[in-house]
Amino acid sequence: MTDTALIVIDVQNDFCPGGALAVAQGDRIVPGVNALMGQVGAVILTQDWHPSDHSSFASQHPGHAPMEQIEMPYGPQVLWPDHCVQGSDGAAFHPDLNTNRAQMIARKGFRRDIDSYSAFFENDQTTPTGLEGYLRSRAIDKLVFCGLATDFCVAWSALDAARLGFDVTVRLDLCRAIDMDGSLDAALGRMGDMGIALVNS
Ligand code: VGL
Ligand code: ZN
Repeated sequence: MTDTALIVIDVQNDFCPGGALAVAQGDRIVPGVNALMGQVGAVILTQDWHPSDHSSFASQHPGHAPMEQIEMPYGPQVLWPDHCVQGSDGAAFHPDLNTNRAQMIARKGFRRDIDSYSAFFENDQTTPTGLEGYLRSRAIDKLVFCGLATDFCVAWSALDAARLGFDVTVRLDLCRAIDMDGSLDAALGRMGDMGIALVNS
């Protein structure tokens, strides 16, 4: 168990009902996530953490609307409503999430010109966040993912973890999806193809 970490992705107010980029029923996962924290050797939280002029915000691209996709220097990027602005209430963790258990909080998306869905690499898929080194130096090689949103930050994180050679499980019952244009099915397919265990309890 000391070799297993629970990585809780972006359980923040803006991804919960009432938030700027609300994921349907995003708040429902919180009790189950808290309970799972007691069954692993390490708990890591990620926190989407954007400057107010972040380039993933549609508001920074005149003529574009949220949920449109554009080309950035590093590849395609979905444009989002302003969300998880550093220091805002929307960026805070859901008030019922047991953050006391977290041994490490990894912030991501803090550079204006690049988004970071994954907890391991920014969206250019090469700039590391440092989380891999943290896990390896603690000899953690099994990762369980949960959180928001299944089809973006959870999937990108789990896929990177699998590529890096970690043993990866995603607790689908403790995730919720944005699910735009078939993004959930696509993400589930990619994760399955990578040998990630997709489980519901
Ligand atoms: C996320 C879109 C933008 C996520 C973060 O946590 O899945 N999605 N920023
Ligand atoms: Zn974001």
